Amino acid sequence: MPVGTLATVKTLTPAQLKETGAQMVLSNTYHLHLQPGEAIVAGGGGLHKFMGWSGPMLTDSGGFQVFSLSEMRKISEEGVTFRSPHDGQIIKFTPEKSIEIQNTLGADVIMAFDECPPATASRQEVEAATERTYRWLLRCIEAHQRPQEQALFGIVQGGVHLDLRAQAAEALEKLDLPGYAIGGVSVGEEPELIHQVVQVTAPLLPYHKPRYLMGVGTYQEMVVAIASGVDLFDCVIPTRWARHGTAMVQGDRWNLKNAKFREDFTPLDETCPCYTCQNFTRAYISHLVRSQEILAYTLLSIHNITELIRFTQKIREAILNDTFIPEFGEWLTPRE
Ligand code: PRF
Ligand code: ZN
Repeated sequence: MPVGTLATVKTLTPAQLKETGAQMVLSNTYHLHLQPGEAIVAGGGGLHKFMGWSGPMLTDSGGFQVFSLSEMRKISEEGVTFRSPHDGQIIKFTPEKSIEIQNTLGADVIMAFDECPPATASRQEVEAATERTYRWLLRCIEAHQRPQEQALFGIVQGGVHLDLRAQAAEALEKLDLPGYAIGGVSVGEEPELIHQVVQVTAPLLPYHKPRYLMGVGTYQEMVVAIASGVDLFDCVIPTRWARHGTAMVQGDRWNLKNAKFREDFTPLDETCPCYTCQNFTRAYISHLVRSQEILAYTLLSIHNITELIRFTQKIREAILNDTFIPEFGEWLTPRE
């Protein structure tokens, strides 16, 4: 899922986004509540109609964004209070409030309101957050007004503690939710630990339901996670890098400002079917990036999203053809 935080995948029209092959888009409760507010999104006919995207959508619940983005946040059993970065007013998010906002926004998948402790948290703190996340999930289920139209996914926390992960996964499975997510991963811990947590947690979640690894990722993290049973990802990497003038090409990343691209009249990737690679050269995109032309970010976003989606498409085909290990097995062994 490309990230469309503010009901837009930055720099792309929905038509351009669709052409990348992306199926589902993620948006954020935290940001949309602050601006323009869920009432306006609902007034525009709900998230899909408001932003002109007819494909599936998911909203994240806001807890994670409050922790990573806002100041003066205070957490209690009731929920999280924080200061709006727009006007300084005190805002309170509770599990009930998050679900109410997500019911109003109208995405197809909505996420439980969770507590994601930082990588520096002690085991005791992680344990408390994991248990609180479970109690909050029960409140989310209770508050959910549109279970027939919106699938509520639960989130497994537990940090790098495999026993906490297993306990949480087991407790969540019993709730028979339509889908499950692994949260609290890729928050600053070692890559080796990310792999371990995913490899232990994903197989404990129901095989026949969607399993979503939140905020991941890179090529390698995705291959490892897919091998463990993960179906869904969201990540800002392709669009964020695009806005920094970086292209993702065949497993590598290229800064288009590099002098070697100035007179390189070949496409970014000869094997790529995207609009950017079919119509423009590295020299042209390098020129746009150097000139800070807005089109640079659109062209790079189109290419980068297409590149990541194509990677997952190739994996899906390999799984269906029973060639996953020969084709992607090399990603499963740690590299530096
Ligand atoms: N919880 C929620 N959203 C998230 C995360 C989480 O733990 C992460 C962690 N990688 C990214 N996005 N609700
Ligand atoms: Zn391309």
